[in-house]
Amino acid sequence: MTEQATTAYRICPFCEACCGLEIDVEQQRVVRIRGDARDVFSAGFLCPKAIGLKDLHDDPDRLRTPLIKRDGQFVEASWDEAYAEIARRLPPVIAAGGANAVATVLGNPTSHKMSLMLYFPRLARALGTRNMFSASSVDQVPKMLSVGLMFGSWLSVPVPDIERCDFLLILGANPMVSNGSLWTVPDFRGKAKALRARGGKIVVIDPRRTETADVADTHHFIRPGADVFFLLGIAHTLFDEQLVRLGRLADHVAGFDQLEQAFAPYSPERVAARCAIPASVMRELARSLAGAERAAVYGRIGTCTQQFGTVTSWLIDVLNVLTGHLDEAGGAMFPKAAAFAANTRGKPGVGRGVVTGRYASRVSAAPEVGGELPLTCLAEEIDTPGAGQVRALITVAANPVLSAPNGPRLARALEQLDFMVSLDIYLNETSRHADVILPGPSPLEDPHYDVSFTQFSHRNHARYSPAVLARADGQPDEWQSMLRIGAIAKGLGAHADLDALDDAALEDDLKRSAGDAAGQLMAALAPLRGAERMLDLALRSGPYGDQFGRNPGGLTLAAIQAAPSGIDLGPMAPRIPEVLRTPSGKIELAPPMLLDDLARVAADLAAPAPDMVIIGRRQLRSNNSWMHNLPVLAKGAFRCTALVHPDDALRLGLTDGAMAAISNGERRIEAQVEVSAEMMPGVVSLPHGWGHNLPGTRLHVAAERPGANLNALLDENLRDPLSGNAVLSGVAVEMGPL
Ligand SMILES: Nc1nc2c(c(=O)[nH]1)N[C@H]1C(S)=C(S)[C@@H](COP(=O)(O)OP(=O)(O)OC[C@H]3O[C@@H](n4cnc5c(=O)[nH]c(N)nc54)[C@H](O)[C@@H]3O)O[C@H]1N2
Ligand SMILES: Nc1nc2c(c(=O)[nH]1)N[C@H]1C(S)=C(S)[C@@H](COP(=O)(O)OP(=O)(O)OC[C@H]3O[C@@H](n4cnc5c(=O)[nH]c(N)nc54)[C@H](O)[C@@H]3O)O[C@H]1N2
Ligand code: SF4
Ligand SMILES: [Mo]
Repeated sequence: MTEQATTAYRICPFCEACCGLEIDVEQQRVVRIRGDARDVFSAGFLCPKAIGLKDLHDDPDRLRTPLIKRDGQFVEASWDEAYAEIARRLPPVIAAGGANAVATVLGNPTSHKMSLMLYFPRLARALGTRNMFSASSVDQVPKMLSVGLMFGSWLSVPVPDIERCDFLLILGANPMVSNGSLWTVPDFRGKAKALRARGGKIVVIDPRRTETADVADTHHFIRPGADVFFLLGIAHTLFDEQLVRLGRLADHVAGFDQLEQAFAPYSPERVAARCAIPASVMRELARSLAGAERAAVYGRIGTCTQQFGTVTSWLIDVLNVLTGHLDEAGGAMFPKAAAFAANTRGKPGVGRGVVTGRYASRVSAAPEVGGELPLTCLAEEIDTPGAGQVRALITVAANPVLSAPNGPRLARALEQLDFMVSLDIYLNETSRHADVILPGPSPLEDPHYDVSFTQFSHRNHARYSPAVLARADGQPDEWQSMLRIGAIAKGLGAHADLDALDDAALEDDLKRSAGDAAGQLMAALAPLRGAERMLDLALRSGPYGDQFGRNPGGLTLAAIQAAPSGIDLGPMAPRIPEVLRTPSGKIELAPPMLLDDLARVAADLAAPAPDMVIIGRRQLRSNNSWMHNLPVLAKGAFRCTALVHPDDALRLGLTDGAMAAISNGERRIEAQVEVSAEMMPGVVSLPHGWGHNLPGTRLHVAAERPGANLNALLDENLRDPLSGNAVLSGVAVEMGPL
């Protein structure tokens, strides 16, 4: 290192593991990235993606100034010109069609940007539209709904206490590659190894023998979409063999009496054929779960993106409760985040719970869930004429043309809009349809705190990252852009005083939560502004906070700023009943909406297995649709391959390395075949987020090896009716050589 070199600390924004990185900087250039060995949470772990932070920052394709489309061509514009264009074109759409004429799509990287997370709600309130869509409905809404119904808030997801667990049952998740999801757990490999070294066991249920299965004790193939039957088989066994033990939770559950009868029809012997797992395995797993001192069941995206996603998500936590492992050390526990968690606010132990269906989408009448409509309904809301039609769209860090089922229909629909704005850092498959693109700062230019992922962390902690590099002149914060668009939507024009708006919005919030103390709190938070002021407020009023002086030594923004490698807040501790926010103050074991859905499950018990079904997968050197342009991650073997079992390859005439056609009715894609015994026969696995061969994008590296778009094949009309989540897994396809 030369004399000018400095070391900065930054939470990696590339996946939910949120590893702490140590970054050496020389003259405003990153010269080295490694794991921060002193980080209280990730202890030096990092994966190959972290190095991509430098490539992202330096990527010549990454947008640094706004773009405006003029006569079909994007031209660079100043921020003033870009906002002026929005002020010219957005208000007329609202004037003509009302608030619902504007739709929003919130994408995955939002959750890794404090600024976007904290200010999107401000933009949403200013717009007042019901047409709010996000990546959540192609991802985790089923889990949000099941835990909302059971525990009373949308994000009260129990996570395995892996460092003290002895038996871990994993379904539909591949944390060795994804590094965990709705479970922030850096270095899953190391923790899994330690679990087994102390005599514990890991069992993986997946239609593919995954990288996670490779580090587990046992793996079982499951027919895609059939997890509900497998879990019912285990739940049935717990009653049948008198293995149920509620322990301490017995005083805190409602609906228990309804379960035995509800599960009665699903003996392992009866569901075995449907899920393709032997009855003896289900019975043995029930005994192991019940018998283990400390155990947890964990399921992730494979269990959500299926037609019974909500019921499946519910059954996972029902098993945790029935075996006495919920809220116990070494079981599935509730994190207690230092800031922003709904389950730490308000009166402990009771709340309003969650409701769905307060309104419905216009075309398909899909119910609202958590204030959002299914992303799979967006295209029809744009391309179906009539009162209430969507005429303008604002995307925030989202690429639904690649990430949502039937992207080609969505792309055509986007062309019919009167106006579209993308807050995005690339000109890509979605933002190419925009009239104005507003690029946020690179993560290295942005301060950060994990608003969401601290709520799913296997150990409680608080960490803050200041900006590592200086910004270009005039580059606004993304929270400022969102406030600006909100002001324009409210008719305040392109030059509203953002500081005044920010003050007024916060003071409004404070009056509602703290009444007369609002003025004093505003004074205590000055001179902070924007996202950092909201963070200071949340930390100070949070469960470990200084309570504005009432708890001296408690957390503040300044306190976490003074600890570059973070502050450890200890392992998860039991939180029932305090964590609950249900109206009954109990864990609702049998929400009527879920029990009723078992009728749909029963009707599906005899569904025959299609000849071939498709599922997705994730890859270590990639993240959804947008990291294929980073040279350090894009190099190496081509990864967008269709994995098939050797028997299927033989039967269908497919050759390793050759191209295959995969079709679903009229829809058809071409993908490179990879023959692999890790696949379950009858199942093909293709990653999503590829298909970078569309015209009008600026992704030079990604375009060299575009890959096939799985979502061009999938049906936008297949949803879990309770949550509205897309069915992405287990869809029947035909496959043959090209
Ligand atoms: N078939 C199938 N489809 C899937 C899935 C699947 O398993 N199978 N998985 C689904 C899941 S879980 C998810 S989360 C979604 C993800 O889908 P999306 O939410 O669409 O997320 P990405 O594909 O990651 O695209 C992110 C966009 O954000 C932009 N971006 C990146 N960083 C920033 C930033 O700092 N600021 C701004 N303003 N923009 C930024 C990128 O350029 C890109 O346009 O895909 C879903 N789609
Ligand atoms: N490297 C990398 N990390 C990522 C991402 C990425 O793209 N790349 N994406 C991030 C995002 S947005 C998310 S949401 C998380 C997701 O995190 P995970 O849920 O761990 O995601 P996957 O690796 O896709 O694992 C899903 C598994 O479900 C299996 N599966 C498919 N269908 C079924 C089924 O019907 N039943 C069962 N039991 N299994 C099934 C698949 O074979 C796959 O192994 O990962 C995050 N982390
Ligand atoms: S595991 Fe995730 S958070 Fe950790 S370094 Fe890799 S991409 Fe970043
Ligand atoms: Mo996701």
